[in-house]
Amino acid sequence: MGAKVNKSYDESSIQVLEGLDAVRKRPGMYIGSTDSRGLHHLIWEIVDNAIDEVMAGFGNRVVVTLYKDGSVSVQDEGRGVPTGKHASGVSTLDLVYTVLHAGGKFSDEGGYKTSSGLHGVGSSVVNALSKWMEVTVCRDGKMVRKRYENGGKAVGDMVVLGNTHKTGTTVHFLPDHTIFKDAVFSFSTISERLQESAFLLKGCEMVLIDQRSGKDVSFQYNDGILSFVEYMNESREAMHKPVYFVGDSGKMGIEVAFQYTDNYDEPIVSFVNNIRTKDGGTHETGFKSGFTRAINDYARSKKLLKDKDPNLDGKDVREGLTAVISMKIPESLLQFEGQTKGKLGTIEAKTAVESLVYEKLSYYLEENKDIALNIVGKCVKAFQVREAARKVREESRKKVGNKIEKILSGKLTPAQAKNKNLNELFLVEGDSAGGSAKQGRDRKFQAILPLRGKVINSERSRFEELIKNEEINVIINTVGAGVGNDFNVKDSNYAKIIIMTDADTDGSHIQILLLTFFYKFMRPLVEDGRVFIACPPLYKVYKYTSKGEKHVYAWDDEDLEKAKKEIGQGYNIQRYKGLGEMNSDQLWETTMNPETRTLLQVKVEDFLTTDRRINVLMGNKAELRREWIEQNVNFTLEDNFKGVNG
Ligand code: 2B7
Repeated sequence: MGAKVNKSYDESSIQVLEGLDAVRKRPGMYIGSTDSRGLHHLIWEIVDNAIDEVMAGFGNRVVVTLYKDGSVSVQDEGRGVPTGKHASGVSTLDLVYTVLHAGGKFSDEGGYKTSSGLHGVGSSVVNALSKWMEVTVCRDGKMVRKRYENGGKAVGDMVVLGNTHKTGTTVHFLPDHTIFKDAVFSFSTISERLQESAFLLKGCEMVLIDQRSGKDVSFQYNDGILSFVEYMNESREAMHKPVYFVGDSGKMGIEVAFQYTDNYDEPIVSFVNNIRTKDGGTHETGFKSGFTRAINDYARSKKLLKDKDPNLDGKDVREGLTAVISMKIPESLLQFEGQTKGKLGTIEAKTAVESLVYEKLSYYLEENKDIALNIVGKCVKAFQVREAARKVREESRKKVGNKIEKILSGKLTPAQAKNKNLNELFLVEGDSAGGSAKQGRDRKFQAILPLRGKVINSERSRFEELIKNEEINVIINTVGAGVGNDFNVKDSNYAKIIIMTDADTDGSHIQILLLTFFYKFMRPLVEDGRVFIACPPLYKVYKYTSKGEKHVYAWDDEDLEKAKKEIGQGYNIQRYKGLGEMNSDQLWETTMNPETRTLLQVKVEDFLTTDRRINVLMGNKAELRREWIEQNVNFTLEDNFKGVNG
């Protein structure tokens, strides 16, 4: 099939090669980057095609397999990519896998196009960035295969492998490691993403098989986003069974699930056509206003709010509310906003979600009196606490201001220059290390804030209690950019905030407490990449010679072996148990000097994963925490954190 070469085929195939070459020249333009994130992007592109097929109603299972040679395959049980010739004379397979942006031409009218991924590119981009790719299609009783090599060049013709009664597509490819360097597929990253898709595609089975390690997982949720909410709340204490509403308005499909817990946060996640809208948008706004209105109307009708009371604020209503919103919106109505297109702009979505939520929630509250009273009671309490806190704050603003200034002047050693774009703030565990840091620093741009007591756990405290805590208060005032909803990263007095603790369990604990605080109440600081963890060395290997002391530092056991060789016969090893054992010169040289230090930049790869990790670690369910720590021993340096110099 397709062996006959005519002029137009020839021409288009030349064009094809030029097209894919552009991808190889500038991979970043198509997949964002060529690091681990970019590598995973290849899988998302292919998986999204499989998901489209499931959403179109064909097949109910997607299997991702990771092979020992670094290749990956994705298999669906849909209709199979058409294998005949396209109107243009080129085979459809070649069009899908070797022509840039061919995707759009094939998407069925009427369906929900998932403009997936960072840049919405397709299978051909993956092919362009692969050493080889094999597409196997089962369709019309036949199993056929076509192979491409070296960035999407067809190797021979499509081959018929045999007869089959099955249907579906399998795409197997090896990412080109001259492009992706040493990046490797991460089981947890892929597994988390597949799990999320499984929640959204009610009933669809998502399987991940890792032949490198022998691990495999399978996700299937017949209750869809209801199970999603349950999963998000696994480490929280729920107040009632999760609630699920479904409905549609004209062309749009709406699903909502929620559950109140005894927490004080409000994790709300939303999706449109199974793509996360990480910056929310009109559907979230509609959800919030419908929810607030229903609760207020109920509270008034049951006299839980008196006539003279003002309405409950949305903030009070959502304290402790976990929710998932999933919408299906046809392409013709889709509008995204914001720099990363993570915000839904479709106006109709707001009214649609708002009226669905208002109607169904009002009904639910009437039908479930006990739960309704509990929920409204919680909202009223949140309102009262907030009001009380506001009054206290207002009355004592001046007093507190003075007090903080006093505390600050006693604790913070400021930098001499006032350069917000350069200055660094070191949060240092303990007074003695704080002393060494103060002496060792570059006083022009480095400020030192020693932390004395235990830092309060932000996950288990109400915001109002948290900001009364002295350590937290001093941090908020030192950073000088506000806190919570009032936080503005542009006002930050520091370009880098560096957590410097001992490399032991207590140190890790302080790191986590501080990171939890930054993540929950100064998130833009983290998202902006301004939060770091200092890495003090674990050993010093040294020897005295006629020229004085010769020494090398080591950060792990591998370093240690190298250091021993470098110092040679007669070496001594000092093992540092804490920062306090280093003098100020050593601390500067190893941990604070931008020329020589290593910092871990704290990154939030994914809100949901991080939220879950924090909840499991910091919440009040001890078994979950133990289980998790057992599985992830090195928890301070999880996938979320990456090493950088600078
Ligand atoms: C826009 C392009 C990529 N395509 C089809 C049909 C089914 C189909 C695909 C696919 C990933 C890994 C296994 C449509 C759509 C091309 O046109 S792609 N299934 N699965 C997939 O890529 N999985 C299709 C209409 C009628 N028959 C088949």
